[in-house]
Amino acid sequence: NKENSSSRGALIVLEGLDRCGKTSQSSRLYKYLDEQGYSVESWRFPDRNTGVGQMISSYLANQSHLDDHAIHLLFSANRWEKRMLMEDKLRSGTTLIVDRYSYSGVAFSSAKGLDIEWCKAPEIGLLAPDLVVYLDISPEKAAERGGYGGERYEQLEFQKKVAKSYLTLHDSSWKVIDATLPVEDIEEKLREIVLDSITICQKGKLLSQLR
Ligand code: FDM
Repeated sequence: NKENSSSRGALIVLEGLDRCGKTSQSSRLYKYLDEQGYSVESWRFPDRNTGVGQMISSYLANQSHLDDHAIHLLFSANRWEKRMLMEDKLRSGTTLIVDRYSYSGVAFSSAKGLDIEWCKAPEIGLLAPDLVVYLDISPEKAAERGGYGGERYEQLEFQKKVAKSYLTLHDSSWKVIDATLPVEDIEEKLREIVLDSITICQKGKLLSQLR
């Protein structure tokens, strides 16, 4: 926590389909950790505030058209342009809660039919999360929640493909939480695994990179 400047923060990533509840869980988690006195920031990708982010945003809003490979590389570039800041924050002891990361990049682009290894390549060398939490919901249930905002990828048929791609990405750093549980239950489970991860990082777990 704040007083212990020698230990680093944790890189926590939340992933899942659109409407899985990621965004509201990440803000609840942020609020909780902040209130507990942790140094913490809430991030999201795409970060639409940068120049690259604005190109992504206009693509998602169907205001521009880009080759599938080109937009994939822009999403990746959007993470690369934040990499240095991310490392500085973590090393100075700030925990980052990140709403979507490289896994979204690979899951969404490979769902369009791009080669998965090609999709992973530009992510190599970005910081590896200490914890990835997948909020698990079926595409059908997510669609029932309504509120798909009309952006490019917010369609049931496409989300089904994304769900399949995500499944191929799960590894030992992933924790899966049933996203159909009551919000408070999800919040509690999330707090528990995140606090564990923060503790492990405080005890000296090294930062690593995606390979
Ligand atoms: N998305 C997000 C990608 O296709 N690739 C990426 O690398 C990232 C980070 O962008 F449909 C997709 C996922 C989603 C869309 O995300 C916008 P938000 O979370 O709705 O802003």
